[in-house]
Amino acid sequence: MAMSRAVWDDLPRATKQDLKRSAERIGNTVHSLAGPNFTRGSAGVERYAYTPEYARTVAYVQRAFDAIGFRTWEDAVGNFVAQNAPRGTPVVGLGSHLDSVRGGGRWDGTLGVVVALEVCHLLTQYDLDVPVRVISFVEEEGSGFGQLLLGSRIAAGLIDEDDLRSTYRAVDDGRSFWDHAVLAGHQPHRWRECAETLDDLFGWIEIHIEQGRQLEDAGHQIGIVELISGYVQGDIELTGRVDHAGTTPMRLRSDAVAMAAEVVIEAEKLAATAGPDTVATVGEIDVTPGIINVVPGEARLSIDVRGPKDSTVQEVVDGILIAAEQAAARRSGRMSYVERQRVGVTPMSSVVVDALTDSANGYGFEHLKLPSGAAHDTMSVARRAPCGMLFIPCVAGISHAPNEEADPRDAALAAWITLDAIVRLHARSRT
Ligand code: HGY
Ligand code: MN
Ligand code: MN
Repeated sequence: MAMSRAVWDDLPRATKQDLKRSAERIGNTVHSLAGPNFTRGSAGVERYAYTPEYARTVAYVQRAFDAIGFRTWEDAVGNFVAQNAPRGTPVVGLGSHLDSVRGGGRWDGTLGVVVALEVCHLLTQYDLDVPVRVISFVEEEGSGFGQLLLGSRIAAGLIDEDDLRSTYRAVDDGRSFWDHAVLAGHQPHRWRECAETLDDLFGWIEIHIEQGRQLEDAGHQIGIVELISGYVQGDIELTGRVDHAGTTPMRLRSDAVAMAAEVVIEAEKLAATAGPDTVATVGEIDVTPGIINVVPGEARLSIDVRGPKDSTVQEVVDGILIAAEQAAARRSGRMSYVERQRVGVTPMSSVVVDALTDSANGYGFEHLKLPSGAAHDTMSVARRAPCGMLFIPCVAGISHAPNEEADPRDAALAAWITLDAIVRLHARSRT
């Protein structure tokens, strides 16, 4: 990450010392939260809603906020909240998520919560009276229940009770989100009260690793997000016929995996020709019976289509479903599709983007304005408050992988820019 050295070394001394201390605190905390107590499995970070390692992670963060005098609580489904002002006070929101993908890295999500902690530490240290609420949303990655942004979508009212009671089921044991929330000591029957988690916000900033290569390629430490790509996620079921792999002639087969293979290639082609930043991924394929000497009778594949234009995303989804129908029909098979969820393209608030831009310029840090291809809880918060996001680079753009790496010094830059920006937003909220 040689590029950050130039910015780092040119900083005036006092700022350099502050940044150095912030970088140490942030780096130490991020690395501590990658320790064995806070993750399942050995490589990278693996923690998700309602697991012991997730609860220990939230407890660690809660103690850190207690130590700087913040009041902390969890809402009815386990979104964690820390606040330095009485409830009902207009506040600026900071935060992200502490859960990870399965086999993920230590920076995705955790960075945003730890930098929010650093900003709150600095507010306290410099006695700045900016009312702040930090939120760490539960189940952002969907590793536990296959549902992205679940905690923040509940807070934003983007789900219905039936989803929580029966549709959304644990990947590990198939039990409902509702059951698991109760088992974890939460009160899902009060899920509507989670709307209060997003009350009184006069602004919201989420700091996150870019999870792409634009910042690194441009040699920048700071990215200011202008919009977050929309996405559609769903599951295609392809049904053929189970047959003997040795005795069934090719012309008589109805091979569900052969159908799936056509769908995967078509999805790749449709996204590649749909225009910049439109992407499609088949990340999950289940085969039944999934045995070497049996022609597969069923294949379930997930589709995840994203892009900066909702109409283009929909065109790609429609194209994939037509391809699935045709692939099945050519083999006398059937297809069905169930959409998991969708969230539309989410532009950032110009008020928050301007505050972040003024703060970055104030520090003399060059920065890049860019879209986010990744989804974030900010998409849910944006339904209730003016939002912005700050990105820092991650090495080679690698994320959702154990070797995800970022530089604590870039995170320190983001903390100080955010501190400056929330002072601006608070001043503006009182005019
Ligand atoms: O999938 C995403 O975009 C995010 O990392 N949850
Ligand atoms: Mn992620
Ligand atoms: Mn994330």
